[in-house]
Amino acid sequence: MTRNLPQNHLFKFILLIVFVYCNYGEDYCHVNSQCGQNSNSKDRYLLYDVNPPEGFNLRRDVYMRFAILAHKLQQSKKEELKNVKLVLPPWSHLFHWKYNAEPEQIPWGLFFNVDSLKRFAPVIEMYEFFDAINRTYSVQIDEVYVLQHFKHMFETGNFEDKMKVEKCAQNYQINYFFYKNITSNNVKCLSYHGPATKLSQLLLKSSAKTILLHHAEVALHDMFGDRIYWKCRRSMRFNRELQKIALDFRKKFLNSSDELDETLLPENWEDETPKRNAKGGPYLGVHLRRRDFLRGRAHQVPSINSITDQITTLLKKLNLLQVFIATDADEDEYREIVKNIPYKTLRFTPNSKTKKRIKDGDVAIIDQIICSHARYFIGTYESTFSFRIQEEREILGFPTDTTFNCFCKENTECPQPSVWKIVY
Ligand code: GFB
Repeated sequence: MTRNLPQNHLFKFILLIVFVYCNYGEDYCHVNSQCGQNSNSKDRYLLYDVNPPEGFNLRRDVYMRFAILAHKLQQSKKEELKNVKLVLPPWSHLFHWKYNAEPEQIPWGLFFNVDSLKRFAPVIEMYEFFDAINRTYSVQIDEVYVLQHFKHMFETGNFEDKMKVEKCAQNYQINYFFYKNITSNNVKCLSYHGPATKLSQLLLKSSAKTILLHHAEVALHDMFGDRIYWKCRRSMRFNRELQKIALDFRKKFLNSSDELDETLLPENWEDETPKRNAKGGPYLGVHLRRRDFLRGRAHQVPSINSITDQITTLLKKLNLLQVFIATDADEDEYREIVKNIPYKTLRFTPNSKTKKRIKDGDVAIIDQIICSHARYFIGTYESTFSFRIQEEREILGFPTDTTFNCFCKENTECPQPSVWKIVY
């Protein structure tokens, strides 16, 4: 084609090719080259992932351990620590959620208010991480550590804080959040015992720009229930759209709103101790964990008849006429549970308008919001789903006796949940 072009056109054509090539070059990064909009910045990136079978609400707790680490690192005087950004692991292939064949890699912004998270700690979404390092085609994580427990820690009872690179206790599979273009050729196992904040020692020793911690749940909370813990927990506000769906449901079906229920939070509520004068909507909130709990915790899970009885007795005692049930039970089991409750029973299911947008994770959050606004809440023993509702009710300022309750297995002693109050 170029053969027939007049000479000055040929010259322009060559210039165009050179121009396009140069500009394309800016977008393209060779794996080992230093490029990307942040390649010269001092930012370092801490990524983490959790044991694949763990559910949504334990993952939320693991997030807090690392957000508190990132919050504290940001205040450090040391250059290597204060520039660490925590990368939020996208929600992918969760064990309890239905999904299509392709991993969904749901960003945190679809569930949480990320601006609020960012006010507490220097966190970024995975797509912001990709933008920052601009490794369009391939990301090689500089250092990967699989956290594992010390071999004989539980037998010997020696729980002193320590960490050591050791032989891997098993063949760990790392899926890199189901991204095909993330890899690493530097994977080690780190036997670990201690709070997540102790990992600052690892970050200090290493000069890596990108570090991934797998099995991050092995690292513990710095301090459970102190001021920083609650500040972090309060920053985990839900996405506004989900809050609105829950509020619309409360208004439409449960005669419940923040004004009526006295659950309005003050402007700067993130640092405030609750006044404990929340009243809650005129309904009983129930969280009933079934599915894998029926197998794994059969000795704790009550029968359907017993659940029906316990709900009916409570409604009578509390003088309430309606119950909202959050549960992972399927529709048949749910109908079994409610058929003998002589009061109004409700469950949230997405309508035809919201069905496409609202997936399992969203329904779980909407269920949690509705339960957290109830006049009285009863949950499932040792379910992290129930724990998160209890925390939400603490933030809203409910009297503790309306919150820390759980169902009893028939003919057992019936232990009740520990009362983790906000005291700051
Ligand atoms: O949140 P989660 O990990 O708490 O529960 P547990 C697992 C999933 O079950 C949630 C669904 O992400 C939800 O998708 N689910 C549970 C619910 N309850 C409800 C509910 O009331 N409404 C809706 N919509 N969904 C642990 C797991 O679950 O249970 C562990 O984290 C393990 O991995 C253990 O499986 C047995 O603490 O209850």
